[in-house]
Amino acid sequence: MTQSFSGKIKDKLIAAKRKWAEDGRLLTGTADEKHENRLPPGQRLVKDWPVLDLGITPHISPDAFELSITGEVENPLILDFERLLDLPNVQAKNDIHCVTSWSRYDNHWHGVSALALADIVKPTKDVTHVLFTAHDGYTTNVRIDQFLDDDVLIAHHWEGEPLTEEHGGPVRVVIPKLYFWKSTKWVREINFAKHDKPGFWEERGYHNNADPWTEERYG
Ligand SMILES: Nc1nc2c(c(=O)[nH]1)N[C@H]1C(S)=C(S)[C@@H](COP(=O)(O)O)O[C@H]1N2
Ligand SMILES: [Mo]
Repeated sequence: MTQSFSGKIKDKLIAAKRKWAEDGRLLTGTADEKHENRLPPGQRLVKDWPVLDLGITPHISPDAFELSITGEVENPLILDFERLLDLPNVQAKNDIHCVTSWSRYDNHWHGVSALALADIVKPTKDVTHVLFTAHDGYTTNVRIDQFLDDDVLIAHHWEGEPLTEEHGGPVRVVIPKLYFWKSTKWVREINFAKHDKPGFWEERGYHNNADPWTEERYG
């Protein structure tokens, strides 16, 4: 869906965010490596849940949903929604930290843990990174150890309800310890790779690593 990257409004939005990166907006210079504060530096708490994306919401019915697990794995897999729901399911509660400075506490998710998924597909020992692709064309990347953290989820429910379309339903990734741009909505492919590949925002001035406590916003 490359059309999602066209259009004047979206170009303006992307340009504005790029400018933030260039200007180093929101950086406080006070890292909190030990997570002494629940709220990372430069963040403010919100109660609602803002919607942030490239501006086009793909409509994927659960019936049409497919998630491909590809790359350096022993058992590549294509999961439809039913098969995803059949995988071992976990509940999790965690905080969201968006690079645009909002944080939201205590989000309750249901989903498949990244560790359980990795147990099934078995990434080879050569894997260094995980690359995500979404139905709106969005991409992002994390290191394999960031993906294989016990709080990382392939989520399909939020607060007991199916994940809404605007927040990435039917299925999104949730990587709570990183800025939320690393958490792909409408995920289509999870690729286990022997190399890194910067995603959409990483190519536009955002930090490759994205740790909120050390303010890895841009970079
Ligand atoms: N597919 C896709 N996933 C995405 C994005 C996007 O544009 N497309 N935006 C990212 C960004 S920048 C943020 S902050 C979060 C926002 O998620 P939310 O809209 O559920 O709050 O989604 C991330 N995942
Ligand atoms: Mo974001």
